[in-house]
This record gives sequence, C-alpha cells and structure tokens, in this order.
Amino acid sequence: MTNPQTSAETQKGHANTPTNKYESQSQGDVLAKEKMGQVGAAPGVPTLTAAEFEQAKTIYFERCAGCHGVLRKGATGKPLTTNITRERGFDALKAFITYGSAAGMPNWGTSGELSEAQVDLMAKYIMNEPPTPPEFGMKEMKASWKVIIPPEKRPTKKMNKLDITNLMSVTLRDTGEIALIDGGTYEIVNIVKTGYAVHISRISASGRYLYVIGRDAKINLIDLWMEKPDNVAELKVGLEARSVETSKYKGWEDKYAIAGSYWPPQYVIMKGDTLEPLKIQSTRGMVYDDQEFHPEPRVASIVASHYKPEFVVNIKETGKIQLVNYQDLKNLKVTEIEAERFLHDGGFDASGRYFLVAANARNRVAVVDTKEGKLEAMVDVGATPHPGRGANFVHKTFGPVWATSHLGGEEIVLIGTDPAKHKANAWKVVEKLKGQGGGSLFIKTHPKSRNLWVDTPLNNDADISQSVAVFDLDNLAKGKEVLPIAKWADLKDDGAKRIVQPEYNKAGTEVWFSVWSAKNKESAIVVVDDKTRKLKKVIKDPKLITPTGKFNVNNTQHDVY
Ligand code: DHE
Repeated sequence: MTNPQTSAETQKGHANTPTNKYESQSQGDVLAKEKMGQVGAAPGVPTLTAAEFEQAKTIYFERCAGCHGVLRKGATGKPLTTNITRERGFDALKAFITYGSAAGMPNWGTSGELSEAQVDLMAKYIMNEPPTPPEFGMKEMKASWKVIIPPEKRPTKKMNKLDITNLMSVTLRDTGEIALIDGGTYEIVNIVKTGYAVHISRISASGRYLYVIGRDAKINLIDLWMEKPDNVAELKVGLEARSVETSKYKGWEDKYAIAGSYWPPQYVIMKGDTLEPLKIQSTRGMVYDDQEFHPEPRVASIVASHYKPEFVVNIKETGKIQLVNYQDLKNLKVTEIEAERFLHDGGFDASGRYFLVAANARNRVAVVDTKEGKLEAMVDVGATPHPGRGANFVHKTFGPVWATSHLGGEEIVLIGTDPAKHKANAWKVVEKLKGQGGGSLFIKTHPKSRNLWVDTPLNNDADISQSVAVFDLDNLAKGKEVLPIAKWADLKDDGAKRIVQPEYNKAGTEVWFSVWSAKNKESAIVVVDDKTRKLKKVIKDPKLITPTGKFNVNNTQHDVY
C-alpha cells in the first residue's frame, strides 16, 4: 500500500480519472439493497450501530465493492480483509480514504464525495468483518421463474409487419425498461418492462428471441414474432449480473441461453425458449497464475462459438476463459484456458473464429482460437482497454484488424487478426490512432462502412464527452473528425449529455448514438448518416429516459461489428 498520508495536492483528481469513474460509479448498487446480517464485533475494533452498519454497507457496495470485491478479498483494488485493515488502524485507514493513493484509490474525502463523518464510518466499517450476500441456487431461480406465454401458445409465424431484423433494442437504464425502436421509421414499437439497468441485449441465432439482462440479474425473454413484441418469460439468475448469450452453433440455434453473474459468482445454462434453469456452474476457484483461491470471481462477457457447440465464458478475477460445451449438460465438458486477470469485454474478429477480450486492469487483450480451443495470443495494448465488442475492418496496409479504444488514454490500437494471409501482422499492434482522450467505452464500424466511430462518454471535459471522433478507414493518416452530437440533439436542459455507444443500422448506412443524461433530464438518440457524417434524425420522446446501449437485431444476431 502507498503512503496514506500523501498530501491532498498530489492526490488531486484521482477520484476523477475516467477509469475510476467507470469502476467505482455504481457497481454493487443492487447488492446494497440486499438484507445482510452484521457480523459480531471483535475486541478493540470500533463497533457500529445497526443504522450505521446499513449506511456503511450501502456506501461500500455502491462505491467500493467494484474494485475491492464483495467479500473484500481484492479485485482490481487491494484486499481489505480485517487482518490487513486492523493492522493499519483507524487513523491510517481514514487518511487513505480521505486522500486516496497514487495507485488508483480515489480521494473520497478531499473530492467531497464522502463527508468527514462518512469517511470515519467507512474506516470503522472495514475494520469489521464483511457481511456476505446470500447465495442464489436452483431453488431461488425456480422461485423467480415465470413463463408468461408458453411456447405452444406463441405465434407460429411472425405476426407483425415490422422489419424485425432492423429493430433496435435500446436500454432505458434508470427506468428498468428497453425501448424497441424501428430502424426504418424511428418509431418506438414498444417499451418493455425489464430488470433494473439492463446491461446488454443479445439475439437468438434465428433472430426471433431477444434476451436482455438487468444488473439485478433478471433476464427477460422477448418474442419478436408477436404482434407487439413483448415479454414471454423471465428469470432471476442471481443478485447482480452483466452478461447473457444464446447458443449459435449449427443444429443448436435458439436451444440454450447462458447468463453469468457477478454475485453469486456463477453461470447458468437455461432452455432457450422458456429460460428454465438447467445447469448452474460456480466460478469460485484458483487464480490462473498464483493458483491461490478466489472466493468471488465475477463472470464478465460471454459469447457463443460459431465453430463448436460451446459458450466462451470470461471470468474476471481468476483470469480464466472457459469453453463450456453444451452438447451434454449431464456430463459437462469445460476447457479452461489460462489467460489474464480482470477479463472484461470483447468480441470476435471478422472471421468469427478468434475471440479478443480485454484484460482491462492489466492493459492486455487475450485472443482465443475458438476452433482449436486454445489461447492464441496475448497482446499488450494501452491503459485500460475497453472495446465493447471492438471494431473489425480491412486495413489498406496490414489486412484485417480489430480495434479497441481505452478508458485510460486517447489511443486506439489496431491489432492484426489474420494469421493465414497476413502472418507477420497477426496479433501485433500494427497501428495506433489518436482519439479525443481517455474515457472511451465503445468503438464501432460496419462491413459496409469506411468509418470508424469512437465515443468518450467518461472523459472529464464536457466538450469531449458530448462529442464523438470519426476516422476515415481509407485515410487514417488524416486523423479524426470530431462531431458535436450533443449539440445536434438540441436538448432543452443542461444534462450530462454523454454520448455513448455507436451502433449501426442493419444496412450499415446510419450510426445511432445515445445522448445520455440523468433520469430527470431530457435524453435523446441521434442518428448520423454514415457516408456524409451529417445529422439525419434526432429521436426524442418523454419515454426515452437514460438511453445507453443499443443493439441492432441483425448486427447482434450475426456478430457484425
Ligand atoms: Fe458495461 C458491456 C460490465 C459500466 C454499458 N459491461 C459490458 C460487459 C460487461 C460489463 C462484463 C460485457 C457483456 C458481454 O458482452 O457479455 N459495465 C460493466 C461493469 O462492471 C461496469 C464497469 C460497472 C457497473 O457497475 O456496471 C460497467 N457499462 C457500464 C456503464 O457505466 C454503462 C456505460 C452504462 C450502464 O449500463 O451502466 C455500460 N456495458 C454497457 C454496454 C455494454 C456493456 C452498452 C454492451 C456493449 C456491446 O456493444 O455489446
């Protein structure tokens, strides 16, 4: 641990880096609401009243658990187990929480995020044993499971006139809903009730079923064939989650779905058309390198292999990638690949054979060969890569590349992805582009486009967080053009207007951006013409509250990005 007495001056701004904002902003907010018993105090350790414990628990889960772990055994942040915290003592902990550290601990006190009384409380809280959230096994899952319309009562053909291949599933983060928007007419087709703060939407292999998962681990299954697409089943798979995917291998289309949880650390395989939970697998186990036990390895991204009947499950804290073969759930075969710690988000290369995933706190990208079932390469990139699913295009000099932007800096790296025809460039950073700055979350292009779009929603400079950079793939040397998307939205109030996640329509002719403000402020979706880079449409509606991720049915179904 670095010296906690470091002056406020040198620590200024630590709380405010895009990476810190990203990791500590809200992770665990759903767990904060769970009932958890207070563990009895130890001699010499400050005690907390029941009310103080509740307040401290809420602050811990909302602000600290994302980095230090639910059980405080450490994740991207240091462990805060009581053998460590009690040895540090109350005053040192208080100073540490107040001023932060150069290693990345935010300056919660001097930034004003926590009051002096709250800093005091948190120092006491972490000297006490952590409470443990409940487990969530088959019994709890089955109790939460609802089949709203059973498969035999569902339509046998598409009952609406919509072009469902060009629908956009748009997360309305803070209302616990998604908006289904027609990609051709920009009309809202339906607002569907979901879990809280849907993280992602994924589409079944046939394109009929839409799966969405809330951060409260509730999955909704939406049937796009209904006259008005709506929920047909729901299931809660845990207490906190981020990922869901569906089986895509030939012969297994729409058969299974899988969801990974942050808490409890596990994943579950379900029946694709009802969400009936079939098989739960824990991810607790040894970290890949030091082979020490980790009690809460969170499940990050999951993709479905196109080469085998397998799901690719990325486990954050242990740094392992599991290839879970779903052919025989009773005799489950799992290939476990040693990769790197803190696996987070990622996507396929253009061929669909290689999966590239960011080990974000290690500044690396791991490459898995889903055909051979092994680690293909480990690539060093910039500070805290965050690709979303990344962006694939053919580079004029280097051949096929996959790109990621970063939370920790302005660079966009291009990695060669074609070992067959461009061997010398494969799995190497072949070029770096200069974006607007750090705080980028998502990057996108489309096979029909020659533009590469890069957002920067977590940059501290409002001019940068409210605009996007776009690069000409045929003339990368020209550098970026910056488009003032928030200004184009022409919103009536002064919200944060963060521009987040470019997403293409099916044809690859338009790019959609969310203009993301707080729940009580106006938000919008801005549609840009890809060829001219000019404003095409602003979608505004009082129901479009806090839009974040947008998922085009065709592009998500076929992994087009
Ligand atoms: Fe995400 C993807 C986790 C913060 C919007 N996010 C993912 C994935 C993971 C993840 C594991 C990959 C899922 C997959 O592909 O299967 N995200 C986390 C976090 O743990 C984190 C840091 C903090 C948290 O508390 O959730 C976090 N994410 C955010 C945000 O602040 C965003 C902008 C808004 C929000 O919902 O909170 C956000 N994350 C998204 C989106 C995707 C995503 C839109 C899907 C991108 C895609 O193109 O597939």
